[in-house]
Amino acid sequence: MQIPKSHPRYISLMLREKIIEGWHEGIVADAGLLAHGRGEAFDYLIGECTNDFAEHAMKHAVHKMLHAKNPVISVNGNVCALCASDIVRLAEQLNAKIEINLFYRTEARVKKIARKLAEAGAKQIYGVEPDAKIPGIEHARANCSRAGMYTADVVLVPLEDGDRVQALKNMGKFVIAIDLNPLSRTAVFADITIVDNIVRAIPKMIEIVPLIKSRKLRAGKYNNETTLKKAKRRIWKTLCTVSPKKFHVNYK
Ligand code: PTJ
Repeated sequence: MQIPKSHPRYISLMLREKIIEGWHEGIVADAGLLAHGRGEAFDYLIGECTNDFAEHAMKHAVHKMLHAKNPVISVNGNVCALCASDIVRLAEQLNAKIEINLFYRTEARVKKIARKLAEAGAKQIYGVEPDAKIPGIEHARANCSRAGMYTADVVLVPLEDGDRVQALKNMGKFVIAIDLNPLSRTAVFADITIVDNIVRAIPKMIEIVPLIKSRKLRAGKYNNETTLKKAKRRIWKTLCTVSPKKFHVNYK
């Protein structure tokens, strides 16, 4: 569908189109459409912008990944549909591996996601033919690559659905989540939670990498409980804002 740029919710509607397109291509799971809707609702509540607490978390996440021995970025259907190229760029800059890990795993979806990532420039993609299992998970997300997620020390898990974060933590890994919902189990159990939309978070992290590398930016101290408190306060502020004019800060 043609959406005019002048539409007040152009960016949000274009993201929906990307997800729908990804669904038609067989990249996004049926439930991925619903997951996107939940994300949209929380994005609305955090002001549809990158807040200070998210940027602070991103600096720490980038710092941690740059100093990791075997950092891995986990990719599911929604992540691939929304930002395949940016994921590939970030992985290159961080020297991180890209691994496909799906909740609604089918071989057909894995192939389509791998093709899209390869078209976006990914040279090596892990998780296509899993050779290990994450202990403690009874569904398809347990399938992983020994050289990738299984032996990773730091794992970035965007748009996660909960229990894998706990399982990865039980394996002794440092887990970084990108999740618009600060109340989710993922957000609570991760070591660092970036409460932001992935379409803003990944490009911002790409910008941060050279600043951390050149030490123009230092990471300092980090407390994830504080990040989540600030995100919840931001949501509260939105709910208490009376004037609708103040609401859509990003949409002119
Ligand atoms: O591709 P698959 O088979 O691995 O399935 C992926 C989905 C996303 C369907 C699966 O992991 C799932 O059901 O996830 P949940 O439980 O709906 O959790 C997704 C989380 O991501 C929710 O907390 C959403 O608020 C959040 N979310 C949705 N869209 C975005 C987001 N967070 C950041 N950026 C988004 N664009």
